[in-house]
Amino acid sequence: KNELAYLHLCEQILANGSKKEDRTNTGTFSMFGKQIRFNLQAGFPLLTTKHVPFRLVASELLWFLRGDTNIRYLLEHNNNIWNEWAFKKWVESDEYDGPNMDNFGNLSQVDTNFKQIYEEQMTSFKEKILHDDDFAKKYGDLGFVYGKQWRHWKTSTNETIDQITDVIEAIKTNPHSRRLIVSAWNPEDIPNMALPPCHTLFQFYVEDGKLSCQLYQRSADLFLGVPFNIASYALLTHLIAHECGLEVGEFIHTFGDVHIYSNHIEQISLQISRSPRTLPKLRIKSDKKSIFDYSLDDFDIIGYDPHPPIKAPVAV
Ligand code: UFP
Repeated sequence: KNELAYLHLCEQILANGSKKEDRTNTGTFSMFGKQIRFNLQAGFPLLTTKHVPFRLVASELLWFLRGDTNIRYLLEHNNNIWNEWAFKKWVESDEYDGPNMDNFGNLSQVDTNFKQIYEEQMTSFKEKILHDDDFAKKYGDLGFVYGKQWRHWKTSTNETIDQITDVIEAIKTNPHSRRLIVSAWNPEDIPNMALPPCHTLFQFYVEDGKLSCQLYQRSADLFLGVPFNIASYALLTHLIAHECGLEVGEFIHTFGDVHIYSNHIEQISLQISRSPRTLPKLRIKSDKKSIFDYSLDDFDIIGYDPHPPIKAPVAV
């Protein structure tokens, strides 16, 4: 079963990972240079040993593919995964005159009074992003994130490169190419990014009518981030294969620093103790549309029967 590759990597890092300090001061067990492979013909790799929210994966991917960098689209789809990054910009701005939100990520996890005030501020922030166009333009936009680099990479001569359109065209016209690459890592933009891209670069490969994709992920939170990242790139591979008239091949996930946070040990141990179930299938309902026209209603996950979700704190 495909999922065992993930579970084995978890076991390996728990057993042999190096204890390593990290930016968030949480502490991790880490290894460098690992790889897991998923045969996409054998089912859609939405892990079954805990519930992974496909709806959030899909709406985030569609947001990237639109080249959109404004969280309004995500909020319209009830997806809150990027809120903190935009909220941070707002509460650090001159226009913000509410209660002090310094260090809100950590404080809201340890201080219940603060948490309540924070949640009020976040709720009114979200309302404004959704209903006030000017405010959304100013504070909803995350700037240099995936959507920008994938669809509107800025060149030194002020032109833009649409890497996704280009790579699809190349897959269609020159499938044997060894240059089917999309890079989110733009060295010039890194200093201006709150979170430099974790999924750094991906490459496609066509063989025997099947499209495979390999992702290089520079930094990977194995418990919280990776299950999400696997599903996202598997979906991307399916969508591009569909658009190019190909079957799906493999998703190959290559890691730089792959780590388990010290406060995820219990959770991941629980997950490892569960037996994987049959992977679900992805159904793409509509035909003939360009990859940029998909909406959430155009695909379905069929037969997903996961173990219950497992909660864990996010390192910020
Ligand atoms: N992280 C992931 N996947 C993602 C994402 C973040 O695993 O898609 F956006 C994790 C990796 C790491 C942290 O634990 O977030 C980023 O921190 P750093 O920039 O210090 O590597």
